[in-house]
Amino acid sequence: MSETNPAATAAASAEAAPHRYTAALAAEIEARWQDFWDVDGTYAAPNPTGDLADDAELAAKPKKFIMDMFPYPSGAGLHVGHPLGYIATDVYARFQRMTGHNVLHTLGFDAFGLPAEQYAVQTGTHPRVSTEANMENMKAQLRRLGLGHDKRRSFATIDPEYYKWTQWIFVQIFNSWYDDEAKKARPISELVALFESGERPVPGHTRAWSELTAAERADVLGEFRLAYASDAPVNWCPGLGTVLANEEVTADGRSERGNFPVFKAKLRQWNMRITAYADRLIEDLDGLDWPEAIKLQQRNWIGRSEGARVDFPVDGERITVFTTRPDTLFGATYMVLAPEHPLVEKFTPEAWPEGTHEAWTGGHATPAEAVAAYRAQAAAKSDVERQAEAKDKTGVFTGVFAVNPVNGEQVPVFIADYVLMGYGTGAIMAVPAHDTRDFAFARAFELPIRCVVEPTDGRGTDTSTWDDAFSSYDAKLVNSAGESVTLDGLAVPEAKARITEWLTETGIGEGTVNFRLRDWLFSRQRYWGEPFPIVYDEDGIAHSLPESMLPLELPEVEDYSPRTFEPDDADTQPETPLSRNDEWVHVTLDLGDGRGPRPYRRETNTMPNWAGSCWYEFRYLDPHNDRELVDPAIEQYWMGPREGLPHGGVDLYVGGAEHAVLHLLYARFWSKVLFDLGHVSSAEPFHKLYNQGMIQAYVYRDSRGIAVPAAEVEERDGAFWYQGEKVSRLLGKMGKSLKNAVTPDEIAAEYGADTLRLYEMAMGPLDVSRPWDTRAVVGQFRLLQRLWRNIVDENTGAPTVTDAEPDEDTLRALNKAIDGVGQDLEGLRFNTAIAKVTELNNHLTKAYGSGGSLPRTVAEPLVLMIAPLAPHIAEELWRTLGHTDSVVHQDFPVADPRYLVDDTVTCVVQIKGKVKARLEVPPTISDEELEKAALSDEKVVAALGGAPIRKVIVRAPKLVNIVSG
Ligand code: ANZ
Repeated sequence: MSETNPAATAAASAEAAPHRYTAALAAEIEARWQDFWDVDGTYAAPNPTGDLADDAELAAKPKKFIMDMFPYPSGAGLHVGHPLGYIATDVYARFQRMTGHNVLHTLGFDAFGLPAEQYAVQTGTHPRVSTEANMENMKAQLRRLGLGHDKRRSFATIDPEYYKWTQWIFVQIFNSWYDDEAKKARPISELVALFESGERPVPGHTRAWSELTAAERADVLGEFRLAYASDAPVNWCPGLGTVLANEEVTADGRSERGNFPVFKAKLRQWNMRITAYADRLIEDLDGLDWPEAIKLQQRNWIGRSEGARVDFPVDGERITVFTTRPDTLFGATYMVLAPEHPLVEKFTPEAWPEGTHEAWTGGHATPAEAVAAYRAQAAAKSDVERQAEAKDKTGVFTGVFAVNPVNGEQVPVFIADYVLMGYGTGAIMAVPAHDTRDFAFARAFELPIRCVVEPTDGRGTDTSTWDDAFSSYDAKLVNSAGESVTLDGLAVPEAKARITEWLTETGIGEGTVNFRLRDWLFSRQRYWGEPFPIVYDEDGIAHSLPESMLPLELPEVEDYSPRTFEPDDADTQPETPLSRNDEWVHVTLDLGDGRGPRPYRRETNTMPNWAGSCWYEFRYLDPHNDRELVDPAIEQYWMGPREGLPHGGVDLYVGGAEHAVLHLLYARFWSKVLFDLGHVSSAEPFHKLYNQGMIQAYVYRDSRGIAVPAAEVEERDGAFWYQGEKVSRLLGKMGKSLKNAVTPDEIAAEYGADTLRLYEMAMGPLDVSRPWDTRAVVGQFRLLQRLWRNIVDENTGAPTVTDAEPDEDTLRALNKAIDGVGQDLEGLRFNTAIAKVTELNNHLTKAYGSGGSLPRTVAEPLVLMIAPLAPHIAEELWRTLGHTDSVVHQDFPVADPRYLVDDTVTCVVQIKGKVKARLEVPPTISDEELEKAALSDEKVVAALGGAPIRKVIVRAPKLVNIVSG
């Protein structure tokens, strides 16, 4: 790379031309303007209660709130892939500032999280120390890119002034319940009032509310609170010493980090009742300007299924199943319970019923034995493994029969691992003729398969000849006539409606909606997270801390690492780091609830690192407010609903598509709770979402498959060589481990940040992944050099512009560029915007000569156009052109429509069939206009010589034929 490095060549000749745009000059310009912008507060966005209030002009501007998914300050720092989105939002924000918007753009840090804690375990460094050092490093890296952030608004989620409000929100969620009728969250005190007045019966109790003990009341309320503790089965990972979210567990039941075994264990955990919002989380997607793919992923994650619950009587108990196909009830020939289903213990008989099929017993002497053995086997598998379509179906008979309510038939009840406890009711009616998994199971266990939906593919209703289930919805019911209900002849949707009606009438079941979404497990057994604002009294009842006791700061502990155990020891229990600080855990407090000072024990779990990113958009608005989360007037201004739309929210939110569900779902959920409780004005946090692509990089591997340093690989004769050995090349991720990371610092040092910005934006459409190619960066450096040379005298540094009028061609090129670049920047098409600037600059170089003198009226809009993309060079050129104000708040140029018409076409004018003149006319010219133009043309007038015109035939825009004489 070094032989051909033009930056180096340019530097060598810098003496000859001291004001040439070289890497050194770029570095000097960039550092100078970055300092200036900081001191000047160029990017400070005024709030409606502050500067905006006294400035009518500012107040009249529409607002734009532009946001990036904020980074985790990793110890590895940034590589060139990371800032792609940050540069894009910066370009867009700059363009918005130049088109009359009050723009809020800043960046904070999502700074709690496991990596700092694991680093702490390895090195003994306090997570705060390493995290802060990483943030400083990242801030310096980001500053070098010239990002126009309002730094007054930046914060980190680990700042106590910030997490005070994360804790405060937790308290609000804890102290509220979801009113299914009003379809919104309400304060829990209102529910208590309903119980007290008797307006609402107290579930699970026949006594009045006033007669319940404190513990009983707490239990009742726990069933309603939007944040509640429960003894849920969780993913316990002894090797990491912590509990993991489902998403942190791999398909084969191991931890994503560290690859340790994960076990199901029952632990007292905090949960968020996000399921209460399932319907609204689906419905409100419609009003959002998000990629369809992300909306679909959210819908699938929430997984709404309409179906029915049906009760099957068995031995004085009943099995309730959830089915999406109640229409197939007549085809239910057996049932399956999840192995963990609580009913299983209740009805295991002592012996196998007479004539039990051998295959059903699993070779065990009694049902109890068979069930116990099968349960142990199932417990060792993950949900994903259990559900795999292709896997052999296993299970055992429980020894009991249930009654199919629609026809009174006895159907055997099995346990099998393909039915999950965590979905629906954990029990199914099996319809092997019409469900693929049931079909496979029925074949394996020789169970009857009864066709109740007539196949439309010609296979007939004799299931003994079938190879698979028939599961189409577009068909009619057969074999479904009972004493009290008949479905025969109905199409599937009608049959569903009919049977659901019957189930409801008879009380055997009812229509119901089931969601795949689970409540959000919110506890982590870690140190480096927000402490819960919760204390337990002597009866073990949880109380939230009053606002005056927030923030509850993370205490110092001697050893902040989680206690880990033998990875295979499933019987262990986590020991939270916070529990090791006795003084902090055991406190006497007056919670201000009238009970006076009392001893309490603090909650010693911490919140998951999603918590801090659930609401940060609100805090950017009013980051230093110590009275409330955000001033309502400020929140309303930046986030409030806009005309014609159901919600408000951030105007543009840019980040990776990997955050399709968790972060975006959690943030939407918190917004909705805050909205319901009246703390914010938009029920949706992010109006427009955009996913940037990834910057990929070539990975070079030697013959052993080991990655070699990409920077040292040479290309020769179409092959790649490292230290004399041929290596292979593949496109992959960029990163330290693949030895192909390129840092923004290296590129900025070699060419300047403006070149880096341009290169990243020029690489391709923003939403598409693209391979990094260091050798191609120079192309953008050359563009900036040519641009510079077109405006600045390289010897004197003075501007070369003149007051001359630009020629027609130049005006056309200029106005087309202005128009196109503006549209592209608005549409986030930065690559084509750069192409248009390049084209214009090339035109100017040709028209006025390299280093020639541009008309000022061309040079200025050129600088303004490049300003959002390459702000440092633009600021420098703008000042060089004699301006005293920053380029940042100038108006983006507006195209003159006269120069936007397409190029002209040539019209031939004939007189008596002979060509007498040619006219350059717009292609859209009308017949009348063209006739007028032809008849007044000098040559035509001369050729006619005053002869009378008999007829004019016009074929706009190409031909005018005049018959004269
Ligand atoms: C009878 C039936 C007949 C079913 C038929 C399907 C087809 P979705 O759409 O994903 O909600 N099911 C219910 N609970 C289950 C559990 N805990 N574990 C495994 N499977 C379960 O799927 C709902 C369907 O999945 C239900 O409808 C049930 O099988 C099964 F022709 O009931 B169906």
